[in-house]
Amino acid sequence: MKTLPADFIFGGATAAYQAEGATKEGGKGEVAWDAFLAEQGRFSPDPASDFYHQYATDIALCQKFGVNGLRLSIAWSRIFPEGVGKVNQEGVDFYHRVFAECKKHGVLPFVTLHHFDTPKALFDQGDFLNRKTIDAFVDYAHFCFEEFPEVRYWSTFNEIYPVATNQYLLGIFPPGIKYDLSKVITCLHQMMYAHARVVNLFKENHYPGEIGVVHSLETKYPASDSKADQHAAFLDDALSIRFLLDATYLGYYSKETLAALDEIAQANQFSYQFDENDFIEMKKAAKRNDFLGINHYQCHFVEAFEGESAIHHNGTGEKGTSVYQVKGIGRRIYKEGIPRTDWDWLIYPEGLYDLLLRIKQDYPHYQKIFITENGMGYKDHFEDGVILDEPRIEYLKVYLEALSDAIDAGVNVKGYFLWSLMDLFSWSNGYNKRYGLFYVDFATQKRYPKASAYWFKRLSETKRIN
Ligand code: BGP
Repeated sequence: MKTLPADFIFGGATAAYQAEGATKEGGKGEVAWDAFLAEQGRFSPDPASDFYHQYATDIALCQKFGVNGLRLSIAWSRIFPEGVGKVNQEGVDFYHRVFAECKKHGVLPFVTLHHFDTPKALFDQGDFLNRKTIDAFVDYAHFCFEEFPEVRYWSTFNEIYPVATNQYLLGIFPPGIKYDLSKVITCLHQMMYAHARVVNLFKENHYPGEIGVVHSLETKYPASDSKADQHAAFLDDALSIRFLLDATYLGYYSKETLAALDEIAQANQFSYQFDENDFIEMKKAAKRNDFLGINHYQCHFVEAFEGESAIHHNGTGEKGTSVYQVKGIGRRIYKEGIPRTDWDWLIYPEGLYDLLLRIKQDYPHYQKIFITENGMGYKDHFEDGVILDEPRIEYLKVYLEALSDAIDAGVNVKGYFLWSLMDLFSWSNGYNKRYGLFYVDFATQKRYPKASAYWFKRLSETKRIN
């Protein structure tokens, strides 16, 4: 039977906007999502899991179920309602209370500074396409490092690639722009530059603890052995994985990465340019990351594709409705024999193993990895307070086995955060895509441990995956 190390973190993951609710309480400033969701009218970010009021219950549940790490994010707009300027003390006090509660229950907080929720005042001026946002983000990070010395694990950003693509390629995040790869590239680069600035600030001021970034890395495979499919997978990988790992660990973009960007840019008739000065900061930071956070749920099989971009995001759980084909890159396809969730996410744990081995090989000074998100979106059945989520347990088992194999093969992974601790609000899927160890009745805010919560508790206690 496969096992995990004795000193491993068995964590649960959340994010401010998806858990807290209370979007208009406690002096919180607006974020672009507030109006975006209201306009769509599909679902509301309130009450979400009401973590703003229920945090003590959730943290007590962590302790009871062997969850010894809690990944959460600070809502920038609770601290600086306008993004910059005046501090909202109520917001500051809230996070101090949360961290104190973590301490009381022996739960280690892993804190993300930005999880998809730039304050509206900055977002409306172009978010990270505008370099003013970079300066504001550095100031906000600086404030947090000074204010919250009780936090020892900091991540700058959650998932730079999905920020860029969901905002400017898929259009499923505000501002809802589609097929603008030029904005995607600028956003990716400028967020990586902002990350570097914050890492350098953290290290140069000798703050206690560790700092890293959380990337969503979904392994790409060619749909067949053909040269054309291999090339399509290379291009998709270059934009979504290599670009970010180069920026993180080299501080510049390798020749192969730039060749792929050039090809994508040419096919889509735009040009791009990076400010050479950015690489000075980025190169300095490249050797200073204490850890890499990896969010990994699925992988993609990519085939060659010539034609116009067309994307349909399956945000309803109607299996088989996804379409993803991008001009100048490729088309993602389902693969016979590979199971997928109702939201068409391929269940392929080899993808995690291959990814981890590749990082060890290509970026040998990576230091340390945490899996900061992995889990299964599922339409849970609730019967008299009992939730038997066997498919989720099966998913967790195969992914944790792949992780255990990667550790055996020498990859330094120190912890795993299951997405999500309790059921949360999902950005583009609402409330029927549940991930939690704890079922949330969103009307009463009562929590019910699922079968997977008991399974996870045993795992955390025994370190044995079975
Ligand atoms: C990651 C995000 C999370 C969470 C998760 C599940 O991309 O960091 O915030 O939402 O994916 O995704 P979804 O809710 O779209 O199923």
